Amino acid sequence: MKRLLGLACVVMLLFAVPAWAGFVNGGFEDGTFNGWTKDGGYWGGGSSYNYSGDPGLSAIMTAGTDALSGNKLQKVLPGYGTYSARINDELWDAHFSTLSQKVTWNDDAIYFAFAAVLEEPGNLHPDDAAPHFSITLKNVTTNTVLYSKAYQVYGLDASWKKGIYGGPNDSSAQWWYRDWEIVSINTSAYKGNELLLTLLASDCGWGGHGGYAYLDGFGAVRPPDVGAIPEPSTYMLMAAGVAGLVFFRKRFQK
Ligand SMILES: [Ca+2]
Ligand SMILES: [Ca+2]
Repeated sequence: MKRLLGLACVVMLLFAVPAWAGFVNGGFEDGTFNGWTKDGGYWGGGSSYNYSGDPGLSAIMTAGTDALSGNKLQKVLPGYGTYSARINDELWDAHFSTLSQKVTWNDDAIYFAFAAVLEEPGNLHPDDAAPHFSITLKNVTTNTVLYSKAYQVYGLDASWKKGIYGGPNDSSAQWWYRDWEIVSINTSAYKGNELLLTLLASDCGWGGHGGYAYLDGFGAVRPPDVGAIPEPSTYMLMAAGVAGLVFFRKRFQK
């Protein structure tokens, strides 16, 4: 029976935690920010990012749901191990937080998954002072930006869903969230180059509203599709199937 349990565990591990090649601790399964650089400071709107060091708002996440999404967003997706990372947090005060890692890259693509939660201020802000999340991939070897994408709370598309209304900063604010999705960036032309990937989440630039993002699954291998991840009950069925096969084989050998 011990062997069967062991086999079932191996099967579950094989499907549960893919190897996040290329990045150090790309799935945060060390349970820390080991391998990553945290930075940030205060944002004054527009290009006014005043770096004064990590504001200390980012954290390693374990399973649970995000309250400001109305508990609809998972902090750690099934199939992505035990931990994810959150950068920045929901509280105001014009903070921004970054997470970055420099890698010598030898693969065809960089993959990762993110989800974001942003507060739409109750009083209208200019676009360039709104809570936001951004992704930047820079080729350090050639000093060029390979990928740059930003999401701010006034430019939301249909992928964004309504979270809770009000709190904890502004009783007339609407929180929005974007469920986990996979980003893939083609890097086949840059093998052997040094690449710097930076994720940034920021409060509003006026100081009264928050924004943050969840991150996981950084590597050269595409992580599990968000909509196609087997439920835990499926793992149990798979494990039971393997156990059953072993049982019948043993009986047959006798
Ligand atoms: Ca993980
Ligand atoms: Ca803040």
